[in-house]
Amino acid sequence: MSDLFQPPPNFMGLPEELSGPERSRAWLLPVPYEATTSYGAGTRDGPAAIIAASRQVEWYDREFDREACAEYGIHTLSPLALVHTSPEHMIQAVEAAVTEVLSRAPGPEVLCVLGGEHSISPGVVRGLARVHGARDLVCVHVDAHADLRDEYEGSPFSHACAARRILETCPIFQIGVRNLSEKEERFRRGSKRVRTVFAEKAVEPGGRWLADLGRFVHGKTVFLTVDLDGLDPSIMPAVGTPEPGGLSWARMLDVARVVCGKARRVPAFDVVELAPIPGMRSPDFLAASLVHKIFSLLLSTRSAKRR
Ligand SMILES: [Mn+2]
Repeated sequence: MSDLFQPPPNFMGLPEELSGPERSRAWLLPVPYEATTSYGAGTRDGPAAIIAASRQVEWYDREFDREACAEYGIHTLSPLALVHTSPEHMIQAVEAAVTEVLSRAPGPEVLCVLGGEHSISPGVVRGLARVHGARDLVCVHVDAHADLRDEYEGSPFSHACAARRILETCPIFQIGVRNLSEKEERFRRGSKRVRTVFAEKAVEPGGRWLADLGRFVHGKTVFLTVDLDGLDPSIMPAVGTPEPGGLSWARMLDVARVVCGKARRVPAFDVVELAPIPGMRSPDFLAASLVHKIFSLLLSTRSAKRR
């Protein structure tokens, strides 16, 4: 690559021969959607900030002892056209796009959808279910919030209802929840399709819940949805509702390693709710590093060499 020019404006700054649709096993779909966010705003700027930060992330990863992303390739799609008539229409557009992209040949082995607000996730899982079926599909959901409201501010398609809508497609394993309404808690306790590891358990190193998570995803088709507010605000302040007491980077990687290691396949995952803080780069970097790591965990083999 000539030093006269910056790296290409795609995820990880990969040159064309490493980021074309024909040879890339990982694909990225930016969805800069923001409409129902209730408190802090700015998620529409999330995907661009994550892609900008990713261009500074090293291709070399010590865990794999190689430039894994240059081997599997990452294709960055143009951002999804936004629909502002209603959140329901936007979710339908996400479902249609995910269905179309996952059905393409050549197409992705793994598709990452970058939010944008969490209300898009039910569209992602519906698209995934259309292409891969819903029979052995489960969802792993990292979040500070249960998102189990049946409706919020008059809409059943608000970000606060994301998990409740996903539940209509598949069972959910929630991790890091630390703020929910009484009604959500009653619903959760009465539902056989929701399991919740609350934050106080989830932050413990080596917690037994990781084995439970392994059993939940074992042999399944998994949709992983990461609301970044599930992480602790000390490392992830760039979210609309930064709740104290969240996951550390190490615990987040525990989740990613268990899901990617035990699932039969993870055809799609999303990372949502980044609302960049001007001048503060670490949250954008965290999100970019997380996406890169999940891609590598799914598409690369770990080095036998001891770290
Ligand atoms: Mn949340």
